[in-house]
Amino acid sequence: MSSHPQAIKSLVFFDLETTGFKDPEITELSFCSIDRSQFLNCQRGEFPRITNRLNLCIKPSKQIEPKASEITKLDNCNLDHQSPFDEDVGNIVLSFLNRLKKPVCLVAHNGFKFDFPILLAEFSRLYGIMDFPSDIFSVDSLAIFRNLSQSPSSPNLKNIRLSFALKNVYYRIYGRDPEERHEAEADVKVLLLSAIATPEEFVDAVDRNAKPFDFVQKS
Ligand code: DCM
Ligand code: MG
Ligand code: MG
Repeated sequence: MSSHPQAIKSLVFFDLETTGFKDPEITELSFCSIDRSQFLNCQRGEFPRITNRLNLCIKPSKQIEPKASEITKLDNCNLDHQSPFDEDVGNIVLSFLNRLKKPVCLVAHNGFKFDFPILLAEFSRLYGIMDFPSDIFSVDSLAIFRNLSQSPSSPNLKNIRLSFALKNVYYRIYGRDPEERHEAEADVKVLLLSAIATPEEFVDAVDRNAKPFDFVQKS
């Protein structure tokens, strides 16, 4: 059952690149928002025409781990002229979300374990613990795809141990690997394309599973 009856009006697909896994800082963030009705009219495999997108590269204050640099092609050298995660970045992100139809829900893959707490930690470093607007929610698409794969209408894969890494979710839907990975906007597009394969089921799961965005911080 939903803990909040309202249907989400804007879905915001979201991904971060970071300095690595150890006390990560953000090196790139990307948001792609789509209106609920546009999302429901999406065609499988066709990137929707009407989206709003924000992509920022960020200079971290720490050394980027070699593996993270290797896969993201972001390093301390090529990010040197970018601004850090400062108040301008915080304001741009909040203004971007603020102009969308509410309620808004951020959708990130493995977001509850990775992207949401990292974004909240960057906001906390800037402003201390914040009270986010109560009409900004978040969901983890990994859990959604896992649940959808177990629904009665899905092919019977119950005895197979499936991976729900984003590239594998995408591969099962489109039969090919994503062209680009570990570039925040590319990952966001792969996530959105995976979600629009079954738009009604996906939105229904978003409505039922959306948690307040700062849920991770408060839990
Ligand atoms: N990451 C990493 N090593 C990996 C996979 C990811 O250090 N093998 C870190 C750096 C990436 C971040 O996680 O920027 C986000 O990963 P993704 O590109 O999958 O969103
Ligand atoms: Mg990611
Ligand atoms: Mg990524």
